[in-house]
Amino acid sequence: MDEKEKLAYILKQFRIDGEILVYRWIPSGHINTAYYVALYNGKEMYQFLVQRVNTYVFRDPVGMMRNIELLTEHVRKAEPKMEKRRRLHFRHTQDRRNYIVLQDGVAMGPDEPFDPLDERYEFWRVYNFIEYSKSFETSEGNPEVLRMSGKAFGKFLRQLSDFDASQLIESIPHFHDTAYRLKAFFEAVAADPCGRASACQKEIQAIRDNADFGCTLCRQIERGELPIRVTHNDTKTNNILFDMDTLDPLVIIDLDTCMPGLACYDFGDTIRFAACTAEEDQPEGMGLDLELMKAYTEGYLSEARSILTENELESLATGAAVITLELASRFLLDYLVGDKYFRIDYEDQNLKRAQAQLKLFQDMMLHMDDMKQIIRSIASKH
Ligand code: ADP
Ligand code: GN1
Ligand code: MG
Repeated sequence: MDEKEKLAYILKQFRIDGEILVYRWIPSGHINTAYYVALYNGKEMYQFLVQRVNTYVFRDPVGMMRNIELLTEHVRKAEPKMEKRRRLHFRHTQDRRNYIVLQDGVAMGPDEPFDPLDERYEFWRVYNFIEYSKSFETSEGNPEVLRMSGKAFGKFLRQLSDFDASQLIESIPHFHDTAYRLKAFFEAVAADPCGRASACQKEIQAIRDNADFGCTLCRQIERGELPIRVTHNDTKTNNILFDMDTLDPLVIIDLDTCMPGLACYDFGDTIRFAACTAEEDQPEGMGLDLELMKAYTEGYLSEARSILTENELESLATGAAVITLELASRFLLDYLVGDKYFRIDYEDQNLKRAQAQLKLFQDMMLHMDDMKQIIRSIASKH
């Protein structure tokens, strides 16, 4: 079976027939594998997003798909008249599953057990392709991209503020538990399974020097100072689809990591990814862009200010620095263990990513007071 036949076979399991006219791999995202597929059924053309879930990363993909079903249903009920282009609609199989599992290329029946770490099994899902949309791999220096992203993620947080978080599983345990992440990082440094630690002593030391600060939010959680909410946990601008012309944010995608978490990690992750001066793997020229950060804060607080507590407001800037440090440790850990988690396009990309995040982290620490001042000033207007 070639790739095209395989995609047709997968679509068929979701009761979608037709001749595949066009398909292409979408090279965005570090985790899953996504394809755009257009089919013709003799009458009309249909377009879908066909995606293989990375089960090395998501060890309970069935539980994760249940999370996504609950969340998309909640958002649909909140805005029942929302046009199709502004929502994710996952296709179902005959027996009402929003996923299939292939074993050696053949679809398995419902409830058959499978091992997420065994290469013979593949976990697939299919949903509506949002036409005439684009997502941003960088802000392109455009404050509107940040403002619109802030609005989208701020609204998302508000919409899910009345969702019962206890219904959700943790799709990745300890996902933004920075203390746990740092501990895992230092264990990888000690084990050094690929003999790479000597190549990144400076970076390891930088993480060691800032590990105590990295645990700030964990300590606040322990003291009960920050509410646990349903958060997205991966708020990059490439996880929003915008209208290609107007930049209107149509829909938030990549709901795989939606689970209980802190608002400030979500706020901070967009700042990390897009309110900066270089790409995620470019240490040269990397720094914080306060104008872009301000635009994001304006959009975000216009939607989320009303639900945020004073402690949460105060934590937003810290969240940006902590998540940047956390991700530096995750990228460097992956480099140390031989690039098992994040997809890489070239050797040492995870090292470059870690270096870029550390540079950004240091710049955020230098501008911590500026970020806090910007947040306070915007919050006072709402
Ligand atoms: P990953 O977990 O690998 O980041 P995503 O779900 O974010 O996977 O999808 C990867 C990319 O595919 C997105 O950044 C976006 O560009 C594109 N994409 C995802 N879903 C859709 C969709 N429904 N319509 C159009 N493009 C999409
Ligand atoms: C991954 O899947 P993607 O590319 O949207 C990762 C995030 C990181 C991000 C860094 C499930 O996100 O946690 O912040 O890369 N997702 C997962 O770009 O680990
Ligand atoms: Mg993504």
